[in-house]
Formats: sequence, structure tokens, C-alpha cells
Amino acid sequence: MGTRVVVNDSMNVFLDFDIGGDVDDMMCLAFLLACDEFDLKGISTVLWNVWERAEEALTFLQAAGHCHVPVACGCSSTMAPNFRHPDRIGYDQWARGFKLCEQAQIAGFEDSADRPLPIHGVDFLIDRCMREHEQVIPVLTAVLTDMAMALVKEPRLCDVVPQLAIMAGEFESDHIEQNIRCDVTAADIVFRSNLKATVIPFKVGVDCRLCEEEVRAIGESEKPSLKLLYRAIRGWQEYCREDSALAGPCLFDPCVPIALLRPEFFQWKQGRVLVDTGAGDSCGRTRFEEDALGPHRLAVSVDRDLVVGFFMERILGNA
Ligand SMILES: [Ca+2]
Repeated sequence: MGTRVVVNDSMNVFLDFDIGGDVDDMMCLAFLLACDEFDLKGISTVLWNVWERAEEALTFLQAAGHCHVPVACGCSSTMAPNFRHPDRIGYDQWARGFKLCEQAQIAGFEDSADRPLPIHGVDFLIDRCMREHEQVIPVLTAVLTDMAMALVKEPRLCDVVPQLAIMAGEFESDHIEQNIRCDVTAADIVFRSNLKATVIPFKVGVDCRLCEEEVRAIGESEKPSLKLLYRAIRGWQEYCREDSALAGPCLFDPCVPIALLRPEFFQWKQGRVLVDTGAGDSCGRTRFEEDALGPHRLAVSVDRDLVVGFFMERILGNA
């Protein structure tokens, strides 16, 4: 009788995100949890109200039946001296007004009794990535402050992290994308680290917008986590009703893990992302320099129907 070799071919990931703003972070978490291909080793929250964001993450994890995933609060403030955030007030108002924890109670779930870890999100990220025999891919769908701080504290991350997976930047217009704009210093540190990275830019996320029928299909699901997600989507749409471009919902953040599983849904260019860190109006603009040997793989276009179809199939599935 031959020896059975158990092959664990799941992909270890760590999610650093800003759940509580645009609903795409919650959609990203829903997708990660719905895919057996991923082993989610931990979560950290970043930017401003990181404690409320962590509570939201814990509430969603509870609704999804994944209470075992630990959550830590990362950096609330940022590294950039020329930090600017014209829509900070708006985002905070939205997060305070919505409160996923309260929505959970309305929907008939207990508030999560779990609390964030008593360590800082940056230390948690470093710890999860530095463990021996585990290659962990940081999935970064917010401002890059936590990852940059981690690289500053522990440069050996560059030797052990197989790649980063990032939603950030815009390369086809002058639009300064939020995750870069809110901390250009952090973005510069991360993209200059020479770590390999899969990068989903703003434009690709815009192209992957859910239509009304798809949103309704989420609402019709019996899964408690999708009931919460549906409430969050409707809340976000209501909040953004005067800016339909924001209301989406667009799969900015979910495109990151989707690209890790199905790179063939996207077209890619290899090269290097460059961040303008100057003090002028162009601060935060990103440029891409093509180079076959460059560390960054940038998505330049996407098959919207394949991406959205795959996302819906996975989150609605009975896993
Ligand atoms: Ca995000």
C-alpha cells in the first residue's frame, strides 16, 4: 500500500484593508472566505477609525462562520508629510452612520464577542509573514501604510514574502487614486521595495461594476454574511447617491484575490509602478514603466463578465 501524500496547495494570504468605507472591502473578505483555495491567516485594519473597522471585520467573520480568523488594528494615521484627504469627513460619516454591528443586530445576529488582538496590526502582519515554512501573500486593499511600516520595521520581509497583491493606482488618466493619495510615502516605500506585486488599478475596478440584478441576487441569498453585505451595499449606494461613479458597487478590492486565482481573466503588463511624491498637484499620481524584468504585474484590462461571474458564483455558492 502506497503512502498517501497530503498536499496542501492552498494559498496563504493576509488581508490588510479599510472595511467600513466603500463596500468593496467587505466584498473582498466575502470572496476570500468563500474560496477553499485561500487560507486566510489574519486580518489587519488601516486608516483613521481602525477600531471600528476591526469591529466590522469581526462582525462579518462571525456572520460568515469564520470566527477563527484573528483581526488586529493597524495604523490609524499615515506616513506622508503632505497627506491630504478631501473626503475623510465623508468616509467617517458613512462608517458612523452605517455600523455593521448594529445592522447585524437588526438582521437578527449576535454582535461578535470577539475582540481585536492585543497586538498592533503591523506586528501581526510581520509575524504572520515571517513564520517559517509558510509563504504568506499580503492582500492590500487600502492605503499602504501598514505594509510600508512593516517593511521599515522588518526589511527581511523582502526575502520571505513571495509577492504582494495590491489594489492601488491609476494609469490611464490624471485621477489620483485614493489608496495612493492618502499616503504617498507608504505607497512609494512599498513599490520601491522590489517585492513582486500583482497590481489592480482603479480603472480595472471601475470596469467590474455589479448590475442591479447581481446586487439583488446577493440580497436574495439566505447566507447571514450576504444579508449583511447586501445591507452594506444598499447603505453605501444611498450614501453615494449623488456620485453614481462611487456607488457601484465596483469590485475594486475583490479583483485582487480574483487575479491571484484567475490571472487569465485580466491582461497584464510587466514593469514598475512609480509614485509621484512631490508637493505639487500631481502628488499621488502613478506611472507605469514597462520592463520585462520589473517586479510589478499590472492589470491593464479585464474581462468584466468573467470576473463578475466568478465572484458571484463563489460568494453565492454553498461552501
Ligand atoms: Ca479598500
